[in-house]
Amino acid sequence: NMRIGIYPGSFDPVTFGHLDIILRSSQLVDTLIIGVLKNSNKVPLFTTEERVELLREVTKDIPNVIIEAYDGLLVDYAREKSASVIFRGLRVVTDFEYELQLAQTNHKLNPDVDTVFLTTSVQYSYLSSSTVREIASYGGNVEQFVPTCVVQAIQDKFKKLRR
Ligand code: COD
Repeated sequence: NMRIGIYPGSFDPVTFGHLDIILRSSQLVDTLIIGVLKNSNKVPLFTTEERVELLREVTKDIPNVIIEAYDGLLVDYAREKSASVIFRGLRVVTDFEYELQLAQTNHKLNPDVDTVFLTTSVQYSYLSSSTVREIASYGGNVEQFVPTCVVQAIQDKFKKLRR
């Protein structure tokens, strides 16, 4: 009986904070599916394909991780994948209210799947994709926040946007 977990998110772009949660949650299941949300209300900086590609690159050394894009309700996606666990990362107290609501609603919608929270490693507790995007948009250095291929991708992205 294989245990399948899903780590869902926007990953716009993937940061060292996400990577930390990916490494730790991949050790708790047989297969970890990283689900990249396709149609969120926010307009993403990176396309779905770009976000998936960057995730593939930064997780290429973790054997039991699969990257996919998904659409629609997370709980439906979990059912389709026979996943029993949804992983989420908790950073600061302000994450809690939203995450609690999401987890409780999802459990109502699909009682076969439970949400497991991993607390962020202290060195990444302040880190978010949105701050990374903001720093990079002003030409700031994001090397300490994201893997090298993401640094390159985000610099290229803003160069194109400025043209
Ligand atoms: N350290 C640790 N964890 C972190 C860090 C960090 N520095 N940064 C982010 N994380 C965690 C987040 O807490 C989250 O758990 C995960 O990483 C992904 O983060 P994001 O910001 O990329 O993803 P979100 O919050 O935008 O993802 C939201 C979903 C895509 C999961 C959600 O919108 C969704 O499921 N939508 C589909 C429709 C649906 O089912 N809605 C819910 C019905 S109520």
